[in-house]
Amino acid sequence: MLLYTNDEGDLVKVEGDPENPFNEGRLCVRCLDLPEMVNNPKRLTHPLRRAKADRGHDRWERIGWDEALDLIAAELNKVKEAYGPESVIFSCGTGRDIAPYITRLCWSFGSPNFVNIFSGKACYLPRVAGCIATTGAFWVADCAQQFPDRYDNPAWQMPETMFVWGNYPLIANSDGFFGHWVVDLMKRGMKIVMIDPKVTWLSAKAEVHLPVRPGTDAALALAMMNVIINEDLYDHDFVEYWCYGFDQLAERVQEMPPEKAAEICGVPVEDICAAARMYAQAKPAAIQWGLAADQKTDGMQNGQVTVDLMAITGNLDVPGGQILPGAGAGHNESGFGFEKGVGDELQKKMIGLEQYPAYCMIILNAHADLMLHALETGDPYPIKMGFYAGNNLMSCTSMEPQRWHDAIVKSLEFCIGFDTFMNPSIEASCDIFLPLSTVAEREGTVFTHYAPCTVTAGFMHKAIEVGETMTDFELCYELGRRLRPEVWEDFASAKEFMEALRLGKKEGGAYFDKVSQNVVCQIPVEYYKYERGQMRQDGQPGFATPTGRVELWSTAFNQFGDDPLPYYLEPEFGPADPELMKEYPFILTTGARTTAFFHSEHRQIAYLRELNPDPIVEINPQVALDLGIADGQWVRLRSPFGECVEKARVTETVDEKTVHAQHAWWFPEEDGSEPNLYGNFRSNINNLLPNDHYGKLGFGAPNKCLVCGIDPLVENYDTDMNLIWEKFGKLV
Ligand SMILES: Nc1nc2c(c(=O)[nH]1)N[C@H]1C(S)=C(S)[C@@H](COP(=O)(O)OP(=O)(O)OC[C@H]3O[C@@H](n4cnc5c(=O)[nH]c(N)nc54)[C@H](O)[C@@H]3O)O[C@H]1N2
Ligand SMILES: Nc1nc2c(c(=O)[nH]1)N[C@H]1C(S)=C(S)[C@@H](COP(=O)(O)OP(=O)(O)OC[C@H]3O[C@@H](n4cnc5c(=O)[nH]c(N)nc54)[C@H](O)[C@@H]3O)O[C@H]1N2
Ligand SMILES: [Mo]
Repeated sequence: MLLYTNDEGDLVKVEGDPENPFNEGRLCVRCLDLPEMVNNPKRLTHPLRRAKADRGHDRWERIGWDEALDLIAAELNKVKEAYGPESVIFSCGTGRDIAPYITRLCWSFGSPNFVNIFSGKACYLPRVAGCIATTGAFWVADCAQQFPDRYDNPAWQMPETMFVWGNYPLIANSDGFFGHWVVDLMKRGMKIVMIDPKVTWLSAKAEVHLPVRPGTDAALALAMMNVIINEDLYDHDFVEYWCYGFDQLAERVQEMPPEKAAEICGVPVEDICAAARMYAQAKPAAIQWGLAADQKTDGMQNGQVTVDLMAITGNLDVPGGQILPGAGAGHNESGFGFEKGVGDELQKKMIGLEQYPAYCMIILNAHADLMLHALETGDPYPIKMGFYAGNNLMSCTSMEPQRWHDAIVKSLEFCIGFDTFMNPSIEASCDIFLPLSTVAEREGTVFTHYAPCTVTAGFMHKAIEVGETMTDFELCYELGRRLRPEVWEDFASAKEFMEALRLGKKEGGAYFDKVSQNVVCQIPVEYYKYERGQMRQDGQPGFATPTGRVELWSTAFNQFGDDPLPYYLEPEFGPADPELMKEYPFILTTGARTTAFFHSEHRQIAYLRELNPDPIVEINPQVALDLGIADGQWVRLRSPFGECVEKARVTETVDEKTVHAQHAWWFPEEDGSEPNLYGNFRSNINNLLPNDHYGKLGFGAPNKCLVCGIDPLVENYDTDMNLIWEKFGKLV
């Protein structure tokens, strides 16, 4: 991004950087509108504190940074002495820049309880767990993103066919995959198959569109493998030399003939077969997949079955298939972390480690759902203090958010929030607010949270100064040193800490200064690394699994006590329970991304809010007719777990059985005091979603496959929210 300032030093304009090989100057509206966020009157740019009795009320007082950090250090040490470091939880949400630093702060303090407060960690990790167990790695579609000369690089080949699966790349640009690459390749002749319940701009241009019932993707994938294996369309050489357990997989997929999947998924059997053939016969073919894979109880199996599909068709580590860098590529974690700070004894105390060792050890995270129980009951031990950075949990990541709210407010004696704006979670439960620098006010690196997959680092350069804010790495360094200086003595400065963690060097910031002169830094990816011993730490040919092969029969899952072969789990809440469907007749999928917002962010940015002023639920015209709902009318959505109100958008892009609801809504313009809390619990779709419905190894949650009922609220669909509030009272 190119940032422009005026003579007074204010940020006034943002443009895409045409020299960036990733986006070639194309930016989303949220980037372009950055000045409105940076200069927003609601932004908080000084540390604040208030008494515990004032939680839930805007009774904050400005304090200085030193005072704030000393106070936090004193509170942390007090709690540590009385209850042990494990009684303090640190959380962040999605993998923003904060993630590597706050985990180090947590571990260096001695707490094993870094936790993503998100049931079943149903973002990305279920997929990753399925992939790691099978191949020792996570695979992304090859759009030449690793080459500075991109599509012109002679080593690269274009995928003939791409599956776009449970992901909408043009809006989400998720996990370092820039969505417009799909369009770039379509212009060059690539065909796409779209697997998405909704009709979209991309699905309208797809060769095949499979509008599956939400939550049934694993059945579809098994059926496609059934077709590919039974029609002998698989890659015999790759299967013979590099796969383990093919015969067992071939037997397993017989349980899911395409006719059966057609019934489960609600799509024509011919389309399933056509898509399977297109994928297997294309040389090469790629899969660009997303969040819908994770947000179901069998999310991990969904990851496993998808990587199996890539493997048996010979699309792993080939040009135009799926790529990843070699072992040890990407940034270096510098060894500063878990072992040194937490150690063996405290590690055993990680919440959930005993019950879900795979979950806890793969991601070094306490188990979210079990953390809720610990907060509610004090079992296995009391949780006394919290630190949220980059997580608005009560609006966004917690399911049954009122339960989390109550548990946190009751249990935590002291709590800290670190953010750019006030939000409902901080307002409800924190005693200290720390102000965060935006991208315009800081130096730093830009990695996606799984950096090695894209092997690209970008750099931030400070453009402006606003208030007294700190960056993520500065705060974690400053606080970490106050708490346990001996653990931090390896780093002479905050910048060196960032440099060591992100770039794998320690030159007092000099290495960062040097490389950050580049627009981006790319590590070229080679193909066929498994043939040359570049995938395993021991340098042997093969994949980083116990057998050295792609484990279609997973020794890891077997060891952890799950089925070694992929399977489909019918959603617990859905057509399998006809009684339930009488009361909640629609399939609910939530959270499909919007251009205007990043999760719960940006609701206070006027231009962005204007693009999407209200929480929207999309329903089919027939449903609207049957229930007497007009386009733009407020409706009540309900499930067995709770309810909320959203505004109906009547559209043919969704079918008659499925309802698509936006997530992460709160209203910064409303009263922030308890119990209203910026309207946090009124239009919060997570009221309808449960905790504790994850898969056997602890991963996955039914965020995109629940059931709901819909009731029209008021006849006058122009009614404002306050009227509904008055008329219907508090809903939760
Ligand atoms: N603008 C914006 N971008 C974002 C984010 C944001 O909040 N705003 N969030 C970021 C984060 S953390 C993430 S994880 C990614 C997620 O980004 P994506 O992976 O794209 O996930 P979603 O947008 O939730 O859903 C993608 C598509 O899945 C479809 N879908 C819903 N249910 C199902 C199902 O059961 N099966 C299938 N096959 N499809 C289904 C939806 O209709 C939607 O079109 O986006 C990232 N990018
Ligand atoms: N129903 C439903 N719920 C969902 C989803 C869904 O699809 N459906 N998606 C889920 C997914 S995939 C995810 S990843 C989670 C995301 O959940 P979160 O990551 O919690 O998302 P936000 O609420 O946008 O962000 C939290 C806060 O981080 C602050 N922030 C932004 N950048 C930074 C930074 O660099 N440093 C720090 N310290 N703070 C920052 C923002 O101002 C914001 O207040 O939501 C989940 N919730
Ligand atoms: Mo996410």
